[in-house]
Amino acid sequence: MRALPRPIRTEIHTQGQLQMTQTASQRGRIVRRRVRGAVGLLLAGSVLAGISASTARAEESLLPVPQSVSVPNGVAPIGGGVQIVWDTRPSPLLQRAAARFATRLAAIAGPAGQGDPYVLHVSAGPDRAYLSVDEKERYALTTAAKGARLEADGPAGVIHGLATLLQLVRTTPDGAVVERIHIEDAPRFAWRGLLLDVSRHFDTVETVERQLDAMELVKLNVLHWHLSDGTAFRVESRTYPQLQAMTAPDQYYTQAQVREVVAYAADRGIRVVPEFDVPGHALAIARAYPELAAQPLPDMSTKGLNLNNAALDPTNPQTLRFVRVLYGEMGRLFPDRYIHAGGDEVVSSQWTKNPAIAAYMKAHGYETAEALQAAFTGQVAAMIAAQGHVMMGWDEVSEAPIPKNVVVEPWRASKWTGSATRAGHPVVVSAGYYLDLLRPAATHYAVDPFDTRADGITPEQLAKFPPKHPEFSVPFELDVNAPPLDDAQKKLVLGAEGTLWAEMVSEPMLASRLWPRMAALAERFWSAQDVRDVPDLERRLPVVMTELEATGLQATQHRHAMLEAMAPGRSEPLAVLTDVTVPVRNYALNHLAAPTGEAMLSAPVAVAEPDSFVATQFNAMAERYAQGETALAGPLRQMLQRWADNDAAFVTSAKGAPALEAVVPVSHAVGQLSRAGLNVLNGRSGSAWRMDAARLLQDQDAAFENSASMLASAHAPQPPGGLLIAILPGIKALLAAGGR
Ligand code: TNX
Repeated sequence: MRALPRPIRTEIHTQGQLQMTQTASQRGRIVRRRVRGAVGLLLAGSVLAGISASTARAEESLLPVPQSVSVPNGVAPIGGGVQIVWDTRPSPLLQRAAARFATRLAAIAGPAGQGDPYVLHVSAGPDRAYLSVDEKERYALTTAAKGARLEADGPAGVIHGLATLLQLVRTTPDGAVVERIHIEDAPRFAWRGLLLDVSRHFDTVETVERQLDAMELVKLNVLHWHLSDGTAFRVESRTYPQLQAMTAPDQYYTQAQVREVVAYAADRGIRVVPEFDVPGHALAIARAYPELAAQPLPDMSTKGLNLNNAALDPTNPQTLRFVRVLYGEMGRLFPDRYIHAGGDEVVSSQWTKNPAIAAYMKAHGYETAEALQAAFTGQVAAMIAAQGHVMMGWDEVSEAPIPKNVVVEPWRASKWTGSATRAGHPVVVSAGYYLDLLRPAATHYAVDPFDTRADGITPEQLAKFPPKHPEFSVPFELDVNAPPLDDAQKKLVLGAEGTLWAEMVSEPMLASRLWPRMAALAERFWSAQDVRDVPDLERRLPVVMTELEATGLQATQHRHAMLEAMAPGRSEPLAVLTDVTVPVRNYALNHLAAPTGEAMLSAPVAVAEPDSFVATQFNAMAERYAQGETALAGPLRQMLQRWADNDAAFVTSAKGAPALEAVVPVSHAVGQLSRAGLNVLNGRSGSAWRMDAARLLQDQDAAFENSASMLASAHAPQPPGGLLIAILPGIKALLAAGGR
């Protein structure tokens, strides 16, 4: 272990020498954190009596897992509150960070009581690279019996260290305590982002800021703000005011609001990278300035109109002028070094079917739309560079010879990380981290940013549901032979981003579609590559969710509001049903929703979360019961009885509400499966009910298969209301265990 740097003391230091009760040898006992395999039953707010979060060691709740953690050394009481003493002069930014810490601590541990405060000494070095990819994020945190010390290389490290300290706090019957421990920590990747798509569905400033608060607590440091797409352009432009006026008259951010969000993020160690997508995904721009579009405006009332299709005319000098002036204006609003210019999914017929563009292509020797796009991208990159920014683009831009410093964002499959870095581009990986695919946290968590074979349509999936237009699926296919990254390529991986495209995410759904899965990704982007124990992650996700909720996220509040809107005064059975179900995956929901538009966003599937904590807990318990832990029969019976009884209640509550009536078959299936589980626990004999249960399980397995890939979900039938039943593994385990 490296020696800790000596704290620098300044006139701001007011307290006596910090008493460190840990001996040097104790402090030296740093161990690389061992991930734990045991499945704990530590659900906060557990439905089961006698199982509570307070039995957890706080150190086991850290998320993301730090680089090194000492053996815990008991706890220190902090009932008298925590007092921060600055050993280096704090900037206003750090003072605000300290104030946030105090507020959050009170929210988690309650207000400070009598007794001496627990003193936290903080020191931070200067960092001129703060809020850049070169910023200093390292910190060391020691929490001893009488006080603590946080030493950071720069402001970002202080912010991270305070987030860690907050996760070391827990409440006990004797008051709040902090785990005594020593942590040395720094991120694996410098770029740990989250993409918010506010074009498809608008989120107010308050909602965006709540996500920024949550991001800070799990050490994410980039908000990739997707501000323009087919649906709307969401920023006030003063040079092109038609953009917001035509497409988002009362749902856009004023420039003052943008500055507010950027400052709010900067306070929390978060950079804001804006995206204005060109030349495709440009319907909003085309509606405001039709003369820039490659095709006549589509009839907006057309059913099933693909809002992603419209592209700008890259051969029109006015288009280039527009892009230059717009990026210039936006570049002054967003101080970050990077500006994302999109470049994804250009529909070639937008160009080839325009006679003037086709003639231009012929005259200039562009044989394909891709070649034309490459030329356009090169010009955009040069403009952005001339304006003092660095361009970012989706992996399509890497198919063209563009300047090496353009940052490429692989999204269609992991192989693009290999090809883009081979061409010398820095990359920020989003392939495998598409939260709008509604895959469970564990699936996304398994994807390593370095792995060129992690994500993509597999050969098995291709064989099962052969694509109608193979030429479109090729870029999305997993390359089983993709070479691994070499060291030079690895150096080009700046980091990664979780993306939440919002076609199917309205504002009240945002928090629960993002969290806790984004926290799992935060760990993937921060922690060491070998931190990958899924049961350990699944144990900590409810804990981090409790922290985020206590500090203001409001996911639960919005879920309740949505439940109540669907079944006013009688939403409990719907809450129970959506607790044990999860949404269909891989765009199956988008396909299912296509005919009804927004209706699916106020249907039960909107509140069913991709990770069901209740089901995860049940499945683990049922497995343990099957392994011989018969003491779990009682709690299991309680859960199953509740679900079995819920069916009749749900049917009653659904009367007259079409969205609820649509999922009655799912409620029946949950009831039937739960009764089968009860039969096992009650030692019921006979085989007819077993055969019924087996058939039902088969149907449900098929339902999962039908959205197991993007190809499957585009072709196969989906379950009613897009709801999958999440307790299948537990029911199977019980049935396999037989009558104990
Ligand atoms: C493709 S991801 C897109 C997005 C959509 C997403 C889901 C990317 C670079 N382009 O614009 O939201 O699919 O439909």
